Amino acid sequence: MTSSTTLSRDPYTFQPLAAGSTHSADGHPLPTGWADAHVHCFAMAGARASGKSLYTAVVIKQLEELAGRFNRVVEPANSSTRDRFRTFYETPLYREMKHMPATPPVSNADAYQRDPLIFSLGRWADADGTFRPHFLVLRDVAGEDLEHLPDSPGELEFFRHSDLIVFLFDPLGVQQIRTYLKGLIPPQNLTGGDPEDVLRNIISVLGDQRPRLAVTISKFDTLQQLAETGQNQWAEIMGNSGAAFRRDSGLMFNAHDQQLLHMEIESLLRYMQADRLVNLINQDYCWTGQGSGAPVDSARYFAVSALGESPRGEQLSRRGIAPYRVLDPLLSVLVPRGLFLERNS
Ligand SMILES: Nc1nc2c(ncn2[C@@H]2O[C@H](COP(=O)(O)OP(=O)(O)O)[C@@H](O)[C@H]2O)c(=O)[nH]1
Ligand SMILES: [Mg+2]
Repeated sequence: MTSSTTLSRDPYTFQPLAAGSTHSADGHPLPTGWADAHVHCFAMAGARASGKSLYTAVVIKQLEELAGRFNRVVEPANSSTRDRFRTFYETPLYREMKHMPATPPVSNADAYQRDPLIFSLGRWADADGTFRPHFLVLRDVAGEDLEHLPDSPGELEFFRHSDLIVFLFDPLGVQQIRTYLKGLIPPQNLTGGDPEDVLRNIISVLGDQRPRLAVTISKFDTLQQLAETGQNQWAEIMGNSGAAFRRDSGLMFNAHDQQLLHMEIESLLRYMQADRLVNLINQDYCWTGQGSGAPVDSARYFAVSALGESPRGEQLSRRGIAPYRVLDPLLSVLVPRGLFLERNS
């Protein structure tokens, strides 16, 4: 008998699993201890080149570092995760210091993201003091599949059951920002599509479900550079030393700080002429429907930078990677569930 039947989830579909299951619905073996574990399911979203894969690589590294402070170890929960994480995320970014190739669409035979990345977060105490294993499942997707839904949209159904969708918004997609940044950062390849299309497609995949959505400005380092641009309204906004977005969260999560950031990022997005996106979110995402139960705050705003600095061509900055607020979206789910709680003493 297990007492956690509603907590264990299928890492492929993100749906609840029957009590005691040792395999996913389609027959994949699950890591040891799965049936009694809490499983936290995250899905990446965003147009092509919005930064999903780099974020995925860096967020796991940051989580490993944070776990160390809590005397826990974050590690791949199966050999498939270990191999794929090393080959497709860790090696290009941390060893070769290079960009990752674009994630292949799910219709490709070599779509390595078809299998979820599963990490053990160690054992944490429940409200009643019982220690249980916790796992984090992260599904990366190809931006191409979100800009144009695949023929078999069932492949993306896990979105409906995720604990959080991390929806990345690339500020370099905004013409005015690129103009201001000209000469300040090396020219970037612009291949991404329209984030509004991506959001509409996600909403269509979700049907009537509204899992929490973290609307996240990625590559925030580029906006931070705007503080250096002299006399213009962007330099003023980004140079405002009182703003929450000027402070890194130092790997910790603080609900009050996050609330401030939420409001600041919403207005930044409007300022970036992304009003339509924000309006769409307010209208179609935070909708409460008739008795739908979708919370009004089902969408929250975040800002992250995986790299901390713009890459030059193929090569990442030699000064290394200096992530900024990368963990915030994940911690907004994990901390209220009792993990990585800041100790007051
Ligand atoms: N300046 C800056 N550029 C980034 C950052 N993250 C990603 N990029 C750039 O965006 C490109 C696409 O990133 P990637 O993670 O592959 O995007 P994906 O297609 O959404 O998976 C990278 O090659 C980098 O050039 C960041 O934090 N800062
Ligand atoms: Mg990718």
